[in-house]
Amino acid sequence: MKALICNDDGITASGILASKKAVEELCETYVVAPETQQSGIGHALTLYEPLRVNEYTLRDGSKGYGVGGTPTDAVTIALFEIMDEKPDIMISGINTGYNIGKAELTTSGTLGAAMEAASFGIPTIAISLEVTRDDVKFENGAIQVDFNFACKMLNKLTKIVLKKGLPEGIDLLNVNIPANPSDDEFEVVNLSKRMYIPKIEERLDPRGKPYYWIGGEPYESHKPGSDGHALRRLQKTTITPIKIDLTSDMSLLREWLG
Ligand SMILES: [Mn+2]
Repeated sequence: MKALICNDDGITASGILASKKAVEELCETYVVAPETQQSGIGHALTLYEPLRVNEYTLRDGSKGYGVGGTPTDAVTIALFEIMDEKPDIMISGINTGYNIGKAELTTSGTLGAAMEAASFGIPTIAISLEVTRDDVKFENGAIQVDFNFACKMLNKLTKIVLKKGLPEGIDLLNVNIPANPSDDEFEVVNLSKRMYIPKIEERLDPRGKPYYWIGGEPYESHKPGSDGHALRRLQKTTITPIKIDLTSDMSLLREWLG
């Protein structure tokens, strides 16, 4: 059994090593990830720049590959250049910071990498850990994050996926681990309505020309049964089945067209 492990926080992030640690007793692991922080890059693919691949020695002494591009680039290089055969499972993460809600999932690089692997029919898990401090989100391995509980849950889920694969019609699983777990069960939930109200910060460069930082405050509607409610209010480990097919209601469209 072989596992491909990728992320969007970069090859030096501690979360990717946590994923490896969680499953290495179950299968052979290949760690291939972007060289730099790629959070928020979504499912982007690099088509107009050359891609470099560098070998890294991970903190556990094992080998990893850093790809000078996006999470999707890393998955593509892993599947079609580095690995000899298709992996039995792909794991994206463990991301520092949760990935919940309808809007966030389409911008997440963690989900981008997962969608790329899942589109080739590989059973895929995207996994993210809720953190309570904002500075930890882009830590690059420098700040201690406790991944122990997340590793335990990932190990448990990977065993099931390796044994059974995913059910027909489910392309990937989006998993979020609470910061202060209330139990060690998986809570099956849908995606909550969660948007950012953008707050654009304008600053001036040394030549007086303005530049911008996109930030914002989340607007949340966390109904019971959603990932936001279960994760943030109840501190449950959430799991959401995801399909890549974005087709919406065709009969509704036919009716609307008249
Ligand atoms: Mn990230």
